[in-house]
Amino acid sequence: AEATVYGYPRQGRHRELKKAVEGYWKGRVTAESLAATAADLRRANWRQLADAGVHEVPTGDFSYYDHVLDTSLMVGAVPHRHRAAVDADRLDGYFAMARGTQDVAPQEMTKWFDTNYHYLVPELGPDTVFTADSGKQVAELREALALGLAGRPVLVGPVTYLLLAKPAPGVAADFEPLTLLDRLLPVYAEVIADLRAAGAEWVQLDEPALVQDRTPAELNAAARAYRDLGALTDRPKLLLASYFDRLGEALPVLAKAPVEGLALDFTGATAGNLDDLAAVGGLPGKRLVAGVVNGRNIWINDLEKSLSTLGTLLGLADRVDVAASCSLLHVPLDATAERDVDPQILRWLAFARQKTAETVTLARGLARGTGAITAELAANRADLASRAHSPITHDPAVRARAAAVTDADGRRSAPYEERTAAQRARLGLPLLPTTTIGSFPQTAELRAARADLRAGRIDAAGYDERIRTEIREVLAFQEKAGIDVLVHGEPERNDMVQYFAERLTGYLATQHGWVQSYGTRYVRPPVLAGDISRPQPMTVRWTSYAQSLTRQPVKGMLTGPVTMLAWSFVRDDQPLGDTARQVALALRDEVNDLEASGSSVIQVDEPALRETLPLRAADRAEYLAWATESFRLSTGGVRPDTQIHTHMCYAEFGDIVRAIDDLDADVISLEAARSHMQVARELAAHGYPREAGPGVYDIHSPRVPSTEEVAALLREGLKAIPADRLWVNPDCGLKTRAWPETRASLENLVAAARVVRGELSGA
Ligand code: THG
Ligand code: ZN
Repeated sequence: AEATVYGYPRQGRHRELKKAVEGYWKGRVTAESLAATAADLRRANWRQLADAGVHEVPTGDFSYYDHVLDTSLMVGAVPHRHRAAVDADRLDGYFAMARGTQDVAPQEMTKWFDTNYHYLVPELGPDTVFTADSGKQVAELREALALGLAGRPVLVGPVTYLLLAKPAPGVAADFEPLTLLDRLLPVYAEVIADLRAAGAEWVQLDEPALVQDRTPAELNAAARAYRDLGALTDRPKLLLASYFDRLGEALPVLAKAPVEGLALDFTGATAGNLDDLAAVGGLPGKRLVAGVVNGRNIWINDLEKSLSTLGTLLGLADRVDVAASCSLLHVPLDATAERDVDPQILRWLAFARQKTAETVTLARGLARGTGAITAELAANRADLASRAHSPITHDPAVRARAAAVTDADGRRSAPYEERTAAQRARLGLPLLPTTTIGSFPQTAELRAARADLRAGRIDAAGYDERIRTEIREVLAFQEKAGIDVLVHGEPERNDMVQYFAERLTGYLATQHGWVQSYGTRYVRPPVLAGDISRPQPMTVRWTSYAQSLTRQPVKGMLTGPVTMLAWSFVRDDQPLGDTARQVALALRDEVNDLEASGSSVIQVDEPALRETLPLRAADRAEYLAWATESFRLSTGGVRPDTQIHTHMCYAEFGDIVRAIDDLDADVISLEAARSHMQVARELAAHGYPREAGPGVYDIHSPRVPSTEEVAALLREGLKAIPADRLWVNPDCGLKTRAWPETRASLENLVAAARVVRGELSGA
């Protein structure tokens, strides 16, 4: 048995890749120097893998921006609008596809399955012509071979590539990219042949799309694809890789395919693969790569449990190798870089480097027996025991409180009809009330203030004063602009999840735990490590300071429990719903404290509600149940005359309108400007009974919408939502915008609300 991985974090210890790519965009780094940095990073990764004992290393998984975009270039799927740029300069054309230019829109970006990584969506149509370009793959394979390592090129498989694509602009919306399979396969055949010629013994084809619900036609396409690729002569051995869930109906199809190896995910809830594999009689004559080390969480493996799984698998295939369940792209690089983490907790953590070591240990144990890994097993047993019995993971007070939760805790004390009347009386808002989503521009001065505080150049009092000054300015602007429900602007928050994680017991922030979100953008997801409690109020000080400055309502702003989980690393030692409930109870205390300090409007954001929807339909009801329960638990404790808002963005909402309704929020704001109020129509179609603010200002662009444009969107919104339930707000928070366009846009937004109010009262 050998150890391997499917991919490794690309950014480098100090995010050298981000700096090099962004430097290239600014003209400060040459193409040669960017290429050299990238080659250094690849070499460093391979050395790290080789030093750990991994001989068969992934190649071609590296990317300047995104590996799906790389695949589009590999198969020549360049949108018409980018063709000239790509032909003129491949690298600049590549970045134009990723980011757009002054004149040309980028490709759309969306989430890679249920991870927090985002890929660029291929745009295909009936006239798409694929052409093979194996250059990047071949070059990176050669680099690994030159180091004396058995490079195994990793490609996005042809079926997954097509299933992730969408119709190009101008192509009928019902066009199915999968119909292009017969045109795409010869291109894959050519790339695979080139890799063989360059010295690849194995080539890995990733087909994670096959772990989702698939139609018989799609499964047939997968069978055809691998029958054709398997029938090629003089080809490398093919390893068909799946991850993120069990293969289900696709497993018998892939087990029968004429390829030499299959990689399956055996972690957590996906253990179903084990039974399914036994049911088809295993993989006689084939190589099975067993993903037993979870590639998506940051917890140490239970080595004994994995060995037992691997032992069972030995009877089901010719050869069993050990791997992380998916690319290690989704975890940070190295836990030993964390200096501030409690050493006790550090022993429970495994990032990419530690997970690699675990796969090597398991492979050794599998090959030579547990006697060959006695020390590792003993240490692992001790670390697991310390986690299982730690007061950090078991806080009796938190557990008792969570166990005592009743249905009534998740229900407001009065139905919406009563609440809305009480809120109208208390708030006295005009028709079409205006508000913003919460954050205002995070200026360079604010970031500098945080850096000054960290570096000790200013003390806490000095920092607080800078924040208060910012709050005064944000409030003065909003009052002058004529906005009805104000916000304090969130100048004190670095990130909407990290800010709360830093203030909750049981939650851990990392210093260097960067994970790629998209392109050169990274996040440091905090770790839900233990039982969650709130030692003291987290936001009340700033919100009540803001409220003290004005007679108008200032909206309290919190991040909801589902989003806290979605953008963190979650516990693997209890159901997600239990963790969500603990976070919800901590937030409930904050909501109640805000109310007690005088807040009449409180917003609990859930931008991630839709994005965490499980991959398979059968798992969705359970998710939506705990997701809505935790939101309602966090907001259910307030009086009828306190108005609860929520906000969602980054997604299409059509399929979860029911769940949105179940949240029972009094007001919801949604991203809508780009889709011309599509969400408003979806809410209306469902009969959404409460107040809603479909966004009328697209904050993703510096463009200032005119008063007339905003008014037109409002009139559009009024066709779906009655005037006494329609709010006027931007699409999302304003933290990524600069002040000049923010000022102008919000002034136009208020003006538009006044124009349309006038039309309504005239009518
Ligand atoms: N917060 C967290 N997770 C998220 C988002 C968030 N996941 C989904 C979505 N939003 C991802 N979007 C972004 C947008 C911008 C950046 C990262 C993810 C970004 N990152 C900075 C960078 O890479 O330069 C670093 C930010 C930092 O210093 O923390 O700009 O809003 N948790
Ligand atoms: Zn948003």
